[in-house]
Amino acid sequence: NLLGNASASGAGPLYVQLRNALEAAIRAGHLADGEALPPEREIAESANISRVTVRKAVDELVKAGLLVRRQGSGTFVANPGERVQQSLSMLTSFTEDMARRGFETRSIWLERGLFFPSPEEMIKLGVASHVKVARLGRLRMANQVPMAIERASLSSEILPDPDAVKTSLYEELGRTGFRPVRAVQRISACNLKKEDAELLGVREGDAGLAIERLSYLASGHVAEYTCSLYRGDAYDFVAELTIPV
Ligand code: 16G
Repeated sequence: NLLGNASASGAGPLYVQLRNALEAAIRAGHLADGEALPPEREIAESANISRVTVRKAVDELVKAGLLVRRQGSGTFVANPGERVQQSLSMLTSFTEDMARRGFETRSIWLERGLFFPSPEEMIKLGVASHVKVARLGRLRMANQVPMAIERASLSSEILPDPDAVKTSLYEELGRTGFRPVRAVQRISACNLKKEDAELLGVREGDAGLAIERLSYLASGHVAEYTCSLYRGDAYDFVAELTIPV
């Protein structure tokens, strides 16, 4: 009985008592990492409290990172060691990848604007020195956990207004008919520098994956040049291999 210990957790509003009881159950291992929480309706009935109260308690634990909600499948005890399994064969966006897992995505903007291209951007994007490029730098989070630092550059001919990107770059490119159809991705190991490690919530020198993506339009033009730093402790990149024919 999850609310059994609630009275022991002291007074206060009912939802706080339930929140404390649930937290105690998780910390004591009565609810194991990755385990599903009983449906809110069941908790409400067994504890004889309203579903609104249960919802409020669960919301708080989701915010605190102890529980995770997965769309369509329920609420689970967070598994801190769980790594994201990311397929290397699909050209998808971060927002789509996370939505498919039922994770809530959020980005913190590090940079957004139009700039004259660096020599590297000129080469990668194939733009002349007078053509501005849109730069989008974001810390990308899933369920409030920082996952990657992503710095995308696109020719202003493809993305004239970087401020038009609200949550998803690929969604905006889809809207304007510039969604890439092909990409080349390069992954290399790195040790995270102090400022990057701080953003990602890990220690300086921890392992990271540096990923470079060059994506292309059907016309063959480069759509995007993106350099990302993924947390080495949070991501597995998985590719399916077939026999050459
Ligand atoms: C992915 C891509 C990145 C792309 C972004 C768009 C990798 C390594 N990177 O994170 O190149 O710009 O998705 O995401 O896969 P968005 O549409 O959610 O902004």
